[in-house]
Amino acid sequence: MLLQGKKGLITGVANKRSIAWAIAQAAHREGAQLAFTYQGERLKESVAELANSLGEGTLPLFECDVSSDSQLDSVFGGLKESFGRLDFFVHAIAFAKREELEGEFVPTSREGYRLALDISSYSLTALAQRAVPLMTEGGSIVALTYYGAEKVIPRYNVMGVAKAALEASVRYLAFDLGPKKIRVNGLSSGPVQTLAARGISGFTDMMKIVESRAPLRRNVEIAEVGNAAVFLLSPLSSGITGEILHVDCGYNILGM
Ligand code: NAD
Ligand code: 0WE
Repeated sequence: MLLQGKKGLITGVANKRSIAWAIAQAAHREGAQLAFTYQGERLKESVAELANSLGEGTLPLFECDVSSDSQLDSVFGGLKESFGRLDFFVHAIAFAKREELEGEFVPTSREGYRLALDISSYSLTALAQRAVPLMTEGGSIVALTYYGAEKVIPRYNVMGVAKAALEASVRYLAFDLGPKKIRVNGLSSGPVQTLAARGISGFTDMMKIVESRAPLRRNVEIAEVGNAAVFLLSPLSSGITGEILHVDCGYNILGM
C-alpha cells in the first residue's frame, strides 16, 4: 500500500487502453484516493465508467480541456472542495495535428507548433501552478514523455520538440517546487498501443524494431508503466526530483 492515504489527480484517461488508466489502476491498488479529468463531453461517459469500475463509489470527475484557463481553474476549485488537499497528479496529455506527425518536420506550421506545445508542454506548468496551493504536505508530479524528446524518431516531429520542452519544464518546476517538498519527474515510456498511437503509420513496425533490439527483447507492458509511476508518486522515490525515468526495456541506452 505505497500510496495509502494519498489523494491524487489523474489526467489523460480516454479509454481502458490509456497509459493514464494503467497508472490509475496501479495507484488505486496501492491505496490512493483518486480524482479524474476528461478532455470533453465526448469522453465523459467513458472516463466515468472506468472511474466507477474501481468500486469506490462516485469519484470526483472534472471536465478539463487544458487549452482553457477557466476549466483548469474549476478543476482545482473542485478538488479543494472534494479533497481539501492534493498529494500528487499525473500529466498524460499530448496532442499535435495529425498532419504534423506525417512526413518531415521542416513544413511544421506556426499554428501546428503553437498547438502542440500549448497542449503537450505548457499544460504541465498550467496544472502545476494551480496544484501547488493544494499540496500543503508536499507532493509528487509525474509527466509522461517519450524518447523522441532526446533523439530523432522519424515522424514524431513537432511532438519531439514539445516533449523536449516538457522535459525541460519538469526540471524548472522541480527547481522551483523543491523547497515546498514537491517533486516533479518525467516517465519516458517505450511505445504502447493506445488511442494516441493508433493510426500512426509505421507504429507496428516501430514496435517490432524495439522488440528485436531492446536489451530485454520485448516492448514495455502498460502495467509496468503504471508500477513505475507509482514508484515516482510514492515515498519510495523521496530523493528523486527533476529526473526522467525511462521505462522502455532499455531501448534508450543503445547507440547502434
Ligand atoms: P491516450 O490517447 O490514451 O491519451 C492521450 C490523452 O490526451 C487523452 O486522454 C486525451 O483526451 C488527452 N488530451 C489531448 N488533448 C487534450 C486537451 N486539449 N486537453 C485535455 N486532454 C487532452 O494515449 P496515451 O498513449 O496513453 O498518451 C498519454 C501520454 O503518454 C501522452 O503524454 C503521450 O505522449 C505519452 N506517451 C505515449 C506513448 C505511447 O507509445 N502510447 C509513449 C510514451 C509516452
Ligand atoms: O506521444 C505520442 C503520441 C501523441 C499524439 C498522437 C496523436 C495521434 C492522433 C499526439 N497527437 C496526435 N494527434 C492525432 O491526431 N507517442 C509517444 C506515441 C507515438 O506517436 C508517434 C510515435 C510514437 C511512439 C508518432 C510518430 C512516430 C512515433
